[in-house]
Parts: sequence; structure tokens; C-alpha cells
Amino acid sequence: MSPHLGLLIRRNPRIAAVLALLLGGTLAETAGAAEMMMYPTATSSFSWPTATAWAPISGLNDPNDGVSAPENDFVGDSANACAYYAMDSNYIYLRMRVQFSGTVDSSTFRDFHTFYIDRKGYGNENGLPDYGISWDSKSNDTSNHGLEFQIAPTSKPTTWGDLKMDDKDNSTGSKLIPDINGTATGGSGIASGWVSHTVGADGYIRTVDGQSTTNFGTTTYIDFAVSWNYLASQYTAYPGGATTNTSALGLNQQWYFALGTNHATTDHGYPSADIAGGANASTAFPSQGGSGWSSVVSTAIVPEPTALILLASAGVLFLPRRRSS
Ligand SMILES: [Ca+2]
Ligand SMILES: [Ca+2]
Ligand SMILES: [Ca+2]
Repeated sequence: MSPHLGLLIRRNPRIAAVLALLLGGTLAETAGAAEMMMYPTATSSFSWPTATAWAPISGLNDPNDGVSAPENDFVGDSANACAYYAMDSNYIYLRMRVQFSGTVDSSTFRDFHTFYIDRKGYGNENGLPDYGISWDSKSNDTSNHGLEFQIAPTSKPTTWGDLKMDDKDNSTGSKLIPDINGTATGGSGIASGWVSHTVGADGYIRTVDGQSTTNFGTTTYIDFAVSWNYLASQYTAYPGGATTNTSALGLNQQWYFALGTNHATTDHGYPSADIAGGANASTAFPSQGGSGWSSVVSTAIVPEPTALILLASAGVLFLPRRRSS
């Protein structure tokens, strides 16, 4: 912190109060929280967004549905959102909240958890996702599974529970070059126009347990990061060959999100356990933006709320001071 900012805070009780509220709120929600890196390896080092950088994704809140495996039950409400996002020039970060209340260890998750993405005005416009970003934790072999990039089927399912995604690399058992951190060739191979990216830094997953809520007790976050550079590398490989798009997924676009999960299943299974946004596996598969889909999110980098509040508070100093009575 700069000496000037420190002076501002010491001299202005309103700034001090705002800071105390921010820091207190942050600490209250993360008390006892334990972070566990899940992908690419348990010892991977990565710089995640600060607590205040995560913005809620509107429309994905979901009740406790009583799913038998609580790690497969999405939960969130107006007090503690079900899903969040953050962005910077290198990565998009996505966060989902599940009902799991215990201490996460390396065997807690043997499931899949997916962020479905429908880019508005591109590709599928009938309610189907364009892509999925999925954590396949059924196997702990992260050289072949883990964080996976998916594409949707060509025809709409009857219900959310009938949705079955495919691997971007057309390989269910390995990570070929079109997949996140993929290094092998085969299957669909590499489309022409492939953009190079730093394999190994394509994406990350962690869990953060011990997340207190107002109405769901203790919960757990699953956090995803996928690099913009990796996503830009996908452009000619979209099924049907959308070769005119310089990037299928990138900054300054409009996206819908949905969440799906199932227990003891790979990312090629059906999201039978839960769908977020008040939907469930039995919910009729909707049209674009319908039940289960979030409100539209703009993929634009915005300043962190903390910085905005500090600036706004500092501005108070430049207003005429009211004489104390
Ligand atoms: Ca739920
Ligand atoms: Ca679309
Ligand atoms: Ca649900």
C-alpha cells in the first residue's frame, strides 16, 4: 500500500470502515478454508484471483436438492451465489459452489463438473451449448483426464439429463493436441490455422473447502482457469469449420453459462445429479437462455471492486467537509 493511501485511510474513518467491512467479510467466508490444487498436478503453482475479484453469475442459484453425494449438489442464493467469474488478460476464471461441507482430499471428487457455455450469436443458437469446460475427476490420471474442453452434440436432448458432451479432441481416453494441455496427435488431428499456445499453462483447477454460507451451512468451491490463448487456438476446429472467426471464445463477447454434474461418472456421462439455476436433470431442455442457463455475461475485463470502492471513498476527501457539530 502506498504511504499516501495509508494516510488517507488513517485520516478518514469512512475509508477505514469500508476496508474493515471488505476484509472482515472476506475473512469470515474463508475462515478455516483449505485450498487443494487438482489440475494439472497437486503441486501446480498458480495465481488465482483475489477474493473480491469474483463476480456472481446471475441466474445460476440453486437449492439444496438433497443429492446423495453432496459434492454433486450445486447450491447458492442471493446471500451466497452458486457461480462466479473473473477475467484478466491471460485467463478466464470460473467458480461453482457445491454442498460438500467436509475437508476435501484427493479422493473426495470422482465425478464430473461442467461449465456449459453458449456464446450468443455464434455456433449453436438453439439452447445447446457451443462448448463445455469440464473437470473429469473420475480418474486421477491428469495426463489423460482432468480439465477437458468439450463440444456439444448436434441434436438437442429431451431433458438436461439427456445432454451428453463430446471431447474437443475426439478422444475419450487421452489428451490430444486440441484438448487443454494436449500434446499427442491422432483422432481429429490439428486443424489448419492452429494458434500456438503454452501447453502446461492452458488451464488449472482447484477446490476451496470451508466456505460458510447464510443458508447452506459450509460449502466448497470448485475453481477453473482456462487461458484465453488456449481458447483462441480453437477457432478453426469448431465442428462445421467456422473458419471466419478469429476466436470462438474470447474477450468482449456475450456468453450464457449452465452447470451440470454427476457422481462417479466421466465427463462423457449425463448430468444426472444436478443442473444449476433451479433446473434439474428432469427439466425439459430449454431454448437459448431458458431454464438452467444464466443471464448473459459479457467477457470484458473490469477493475476489481476493491479498487473501485477505494477510488470512490478517496473521492469523498475532495468534497467540501461538513463542519462537525
Ligand atoms: Ca442443487
Ligand atoms: Ca451459441
Ligand atoms: Ca438443481
